[in-house]
Amino acid sequence: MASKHSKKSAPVQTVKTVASQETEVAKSAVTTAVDNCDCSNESDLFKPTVEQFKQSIVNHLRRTIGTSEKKASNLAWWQAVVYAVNELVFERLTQTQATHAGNDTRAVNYLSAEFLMGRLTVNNLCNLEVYNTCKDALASLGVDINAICDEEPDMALGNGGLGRLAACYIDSLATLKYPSIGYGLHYENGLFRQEIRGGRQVERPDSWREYGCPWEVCRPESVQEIPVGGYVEDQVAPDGTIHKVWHPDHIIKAVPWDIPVVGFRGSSVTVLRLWESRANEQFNWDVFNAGGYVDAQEEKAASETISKVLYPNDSTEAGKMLRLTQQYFFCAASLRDILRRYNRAHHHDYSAFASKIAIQLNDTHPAIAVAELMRLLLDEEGLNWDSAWKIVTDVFAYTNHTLLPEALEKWPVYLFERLLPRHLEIIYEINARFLDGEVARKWPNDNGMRAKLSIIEEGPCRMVRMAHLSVIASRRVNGVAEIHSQLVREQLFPEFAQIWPDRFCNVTNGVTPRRWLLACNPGLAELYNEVSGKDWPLHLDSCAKMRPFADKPDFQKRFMDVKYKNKVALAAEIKKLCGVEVDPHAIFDVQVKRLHEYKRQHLNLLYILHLYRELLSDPTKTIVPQVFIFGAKAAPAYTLAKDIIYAINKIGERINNDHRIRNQLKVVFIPNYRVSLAEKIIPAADVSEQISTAGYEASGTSNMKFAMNGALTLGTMDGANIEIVAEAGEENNFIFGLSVQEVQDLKAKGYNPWDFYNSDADLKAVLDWLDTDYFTPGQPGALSSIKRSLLDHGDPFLVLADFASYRDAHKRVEELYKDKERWARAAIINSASMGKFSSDRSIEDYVHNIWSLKSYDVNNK
Ligand code: 26V
Repeated sequence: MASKHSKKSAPVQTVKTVASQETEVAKSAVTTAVDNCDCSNESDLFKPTVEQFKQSIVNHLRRTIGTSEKKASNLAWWQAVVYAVNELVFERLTQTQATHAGNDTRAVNYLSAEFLMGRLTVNNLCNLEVYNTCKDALASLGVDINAICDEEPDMALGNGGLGRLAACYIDSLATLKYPSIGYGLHYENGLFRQEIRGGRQVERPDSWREYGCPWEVCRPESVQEIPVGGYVEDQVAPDGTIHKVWHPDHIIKAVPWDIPVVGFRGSSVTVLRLWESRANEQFNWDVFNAGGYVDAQEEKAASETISKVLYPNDSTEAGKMLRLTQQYFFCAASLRDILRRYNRAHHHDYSAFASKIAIQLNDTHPAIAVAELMRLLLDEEGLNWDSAWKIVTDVFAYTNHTLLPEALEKWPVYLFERLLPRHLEIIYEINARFLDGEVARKWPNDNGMRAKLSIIEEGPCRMVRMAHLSVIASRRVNGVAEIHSQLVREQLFPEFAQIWPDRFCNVTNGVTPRRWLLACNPGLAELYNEVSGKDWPLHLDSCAKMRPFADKPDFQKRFMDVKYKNKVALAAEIKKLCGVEVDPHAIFDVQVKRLHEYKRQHLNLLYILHLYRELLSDPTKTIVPQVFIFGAKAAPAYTLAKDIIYAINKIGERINNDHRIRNQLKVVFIPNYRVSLAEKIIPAADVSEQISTAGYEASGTSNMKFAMNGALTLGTMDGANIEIVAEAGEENNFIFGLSVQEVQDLKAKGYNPWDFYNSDADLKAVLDWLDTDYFTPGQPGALSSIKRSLLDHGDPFLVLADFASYRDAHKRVEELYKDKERWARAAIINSASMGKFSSDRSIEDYVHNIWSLKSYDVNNK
């Protein structure tokens, strides 16, 4: 748990007024950001002087990259900086690994199909406390650090919340010095790059390492060979026992790429190991020699396809085989790597395995690791079933990240038969023992219960339920916020929770304050340095020391000046990216997240239409100016989600160019939302839209980032919103809408969206507007699909039921914003109350309730 914050408040040394010099804004906002993290003397890490760092950069520019100061492009400068930083990181990495090996430490292996790392340069400079040094070194060479850091492509190796959470957790594991490693896939293409053409989303490939990624290191000495396909032979030994021998028909090479992740103040370095698939030339040599040159080339292409692309969250069936192969591929490679390291110290004595190894399954994507570890222990290491199963169930734990039925993974049995025949046998055996054991004991002769709990779903196409496999094999199953964990226990897996009540627990998500406050919001970081001392990035609870200042007018002014500067910087970015002029004095109301009906971007849009209608109906009407800012990628096959993006853009176009409303309302859709954009958007937000239908957003994590940066939440009682307002006070936020219970009751009673349409004239008018060509001249009906989904298709996420309450909440936002002092007070309290949502607290929860790790000071000798 988060440690309790001190009641004593630290004096604010100087309360100076920040001049609102708009021209200075963008520059100072970025540069002071991390200047403040160079000041500590606590780290025993070697820190270069400006001159030494400059020499290192120049050396790399000349000798590693082969160019000169005169000729170097920004990209070359960036690469040289990364190589200079790596000199510091690698030293620390070696020390970290030596410390862990020397102590034969227990470690967590975090298996995740996604790691949404974003950019690493500023973060690493900041964590090593050499940002200033680097900035000055570059300045002395006539180079602007911001310009070169902007060269770095985002590592977009994730879809959204789940992948970014994994990245925050790696940062915290390194910072808290826990022995750990992240395992994932080295996708050649990350999540698609989004372009907007004619208002519509177009997907383009994201080749993040087209020109190489200087952070990553290939480790050929740790290459693994991964078998796939083929058949299983039963061999009868002389003593009558049956041995299973798998004859795969392919071997794929797994090549590891390591990305070192350095903890705050260089505390320790955790490695993110990402596996790339390559053809196994050796294995294919026979085909080659037999004259099958073309066949060999085809096989090579197929093998290398495996790590080519990250799958978007999508509802289509396409690509199922490849996706299962991806999952198996990275799990099999990771497990071999884990076993190889374990055996270096333990020489195939597995009695200590479970005391040295914890494996966390980040959702069910790596669940096949359960069957693969069983296979390795049974078939390759010669353990018996009971010993192997004991190890497996001691080692694995599983985090559930969603209750959405369509997102719970199931794979057709026939795919397993083709790709992983031996694993399917093992899954059948796990299932039989479970059904005849735990299930039969609790519900004797109950075939209904057997069918319900079985790993295999019967039907015309038999399916393997990966969530059931994960629950059965894991010592802990956790949800990601209190309400979500309760629903996991009571509604998703109630029978499993009856069998194993102690298995189910909660770990509320968190985000790293290093990236999401220190590095992205320098102005606010500086205020925290003054009020809470310089250790707040390690002890976010200490930010509560800012609370007593929430009532002080001069402090309120400083806090809101920081916000204003961030808004000026974002306004410039919006002008650049969208061509739209926005006023930084307006309310910046932001909804940035993946596009999904349950997240209800269309509820937001209906309110915007309501506001626009109000303004048009009374041309003299004056409101608080508001800018509605969206950022969202839709899964490529999710038609309605793409229609909503189109609607936001078309409605925005019309509103932004309507002079009658005198710039009081603006709507912008920022294309290609990603981590590096989030870092610019979140510090500039006044209002954080967290408006999912209660019960559907497992946690949310941007809600935490926004509140940390002083935005007020306009949200439902869903996911972590509930815990956020418990910390920051409902009176400092805008809560609206049905509760989880009310949503369920309404659905049980029979929800009819037409009732709301017919009884609310305003809502009716707004919905009917979508059928006209007002926003799409000459094309009536171009936005009708949204209305149809809400009326003809039953409004599955209760948009209409929550509309009136949402509208009222917005009116409260406007009222409060008029009162500058009260708004500032609420913003400060929100920011100062987010101690609980540091990913350090989440990691400590995992450590104490699930992983049982010890942290190790890294010996720097
Ligand atoms: C997957 C799919 C696949 C099929 C189509 C619909 C759909 C919708 C969502 C998903 C994502 C499921 C996993 C996920 O990303 N969950 C998110 O995890 C975050 C970290 O725990 C959490 O904050 C978000 O609330 C949760 O949605």
